[in-house]
Amino acid sequence: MSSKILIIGAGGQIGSELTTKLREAHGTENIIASDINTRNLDLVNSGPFEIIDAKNFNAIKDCCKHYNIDTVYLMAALLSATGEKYPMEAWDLNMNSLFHVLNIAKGGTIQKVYWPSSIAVFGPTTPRDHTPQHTTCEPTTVYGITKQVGERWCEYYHKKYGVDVRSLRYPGIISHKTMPGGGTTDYAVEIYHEAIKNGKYECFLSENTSLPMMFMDDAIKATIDLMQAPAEGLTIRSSYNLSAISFTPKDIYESIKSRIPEFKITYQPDFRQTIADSWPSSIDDSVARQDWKWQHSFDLDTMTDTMLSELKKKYL
Ligand code: AKB
Repeated sequence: MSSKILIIGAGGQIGSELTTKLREAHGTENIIASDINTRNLDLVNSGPFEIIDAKNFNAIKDCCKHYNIDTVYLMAALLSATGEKYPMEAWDLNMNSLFHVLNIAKGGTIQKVYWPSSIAVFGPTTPRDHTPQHTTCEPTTVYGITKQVGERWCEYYHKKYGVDVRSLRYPGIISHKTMPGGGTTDYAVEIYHEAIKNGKYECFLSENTSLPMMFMDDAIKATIDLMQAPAEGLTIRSSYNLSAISFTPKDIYESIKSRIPEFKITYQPDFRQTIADSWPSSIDDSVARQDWKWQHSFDLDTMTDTMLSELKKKYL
């Protein structure tokens, strides 16, 4: 019998591409996409889809029962910038959705859970360069607090109840299909859209702010590779550090400008600058590379080539 997978928050930036990849790998009928709304029409029309509010325990439980779900990817979350505007909503969604899924998994019907963490678990007291897997985590954002606490709960449910929960600390993710929403790293997606549409971009971070980033194809590969890895090889049940590239707004601007010479950038840092300043500039992910042989493929220039050629198809 094939595995039946539920993706909660499937309409979002990562959820939408994860759904497509999992449908290609396991068959459309085996991947149940769900979100709180039907805004992402491609997703709604391309296979099984359910409206689920991730804060609603019974809605998740009923769906798991109805489809005989054995694996859940919980991708719904309020990100760093939105979390600062709506702290209680971020806490409510990010924590309760995780408890719901972990508690259903503890009951024994779900065999495996994926839950994303983030570089936001780190804070100003964390070593900024090549941030190690095990280090000081004193996040200053609500989002970061939810991810840090969530990691502790994942490890707890694994050790105490044997829940097979797996997690990655995503860096900023760059993609051309679904826009991100409410993150501090979103500038690195917006800049490509604006370069193609308007030839100029006003960046909300300062030019030398270096942050860890990753192209979507690498993020999806990492997620699926981790979920397919044999459980015995996994030494981390909180969340794995994950890394590909690090760059500043100036670096990405130059990468685009070498392909679109008339492209212009201005810098107008806002409240997101403080968030970015509290995060690492690069990540040491050697434990992931060792435990489940993680390797990234995209560097800044290969990512720029792909982003620009895909967005040209969309806009020009
Ligand atoms: C954000 O900027 O909030 C996210 C993240 C790094 O988790 N992209």
